[in-house]
Amino acid sequence: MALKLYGVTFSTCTSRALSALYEKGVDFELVPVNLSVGEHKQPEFLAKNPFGVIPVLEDDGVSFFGEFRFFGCEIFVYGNVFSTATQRVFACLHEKNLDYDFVNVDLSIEEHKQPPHLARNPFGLVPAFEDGDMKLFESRAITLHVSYAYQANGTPLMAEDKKMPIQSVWMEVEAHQFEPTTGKLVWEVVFKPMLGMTTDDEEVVESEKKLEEVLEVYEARLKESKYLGGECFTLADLHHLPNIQCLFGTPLKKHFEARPHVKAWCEDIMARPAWVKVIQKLSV
Ligand SMILES: N[C@@H](CCC(=O)N[C@@H](CS)C(=O)NCC(=O)O)C(=O)O
Repeated sequence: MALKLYGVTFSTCTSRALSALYEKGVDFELVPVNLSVGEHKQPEFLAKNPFGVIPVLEDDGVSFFGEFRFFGCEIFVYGNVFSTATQRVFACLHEKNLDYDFVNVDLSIEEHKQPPHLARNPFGLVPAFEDGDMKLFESRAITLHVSYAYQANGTPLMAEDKKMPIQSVWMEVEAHQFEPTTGKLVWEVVFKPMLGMTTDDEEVVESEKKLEEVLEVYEARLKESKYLGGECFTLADLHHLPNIQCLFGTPLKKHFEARPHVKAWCEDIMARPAWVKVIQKLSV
């Protein structure tokens, strides 16, 4: 068999090429490419496609990738579906209706601490991200890139210029008030039990107090406007989704539900179709 398709079945771009080949009834061999160890960036693969992206179709030693690049995608998310920071990036890409390839980084075997991943995120954390030549880590920087680079796609996640400073305030509040508090609670109440570790009850009590203080401020803000940045859903709201979703599966949900405007806002943003798609990934 002369025809070979280099790619992976969970890649949307490879799937498109596969369906074209099946439609045509062509005989071919699917050759797996191990993205998690960066096989697509190694000289052997780069000789087939100098852009280092899948898929590549090889016919008797001649490589074709141009037409696949044209209708394929170049966005890669390296992460883990259970990682809240990775989920933040997924949410943004789904709001923008963008196709992307997800490369699972297996945290249980410390794949994120190995050289191929450290080259993408020098702190050894997930997610990491590639959009053509743009290589990023830090979930909030990634969502900013996606929102600016794909302004015309899907949901406009940035407020109009004059309202941008207000949106920025709430993006800062999320990163510096909400995340430190809820991040600790998610770790203690969700992930530690999942990993068979013991929850630190004192830490929970202290963080719960802080969460209540933070949510009081949110309640006051959300009395004034439907969303944090104003009347429209923006990145300022989106960044909160992963931790809210985790805490809604625990008794700590009561702190959100006790505040009517916070409760309505949480229910509204968690029901967004883009976010529902992210949650569906957890059960696949
Ligand atoms: N500020 C970073 C946080 C990244 C982060 O802490 N990721 C966690 C998963 S949500 C991780 O990689 N944990 C693995 C570890 O700490 O070894 C971001 O938003 O991307």
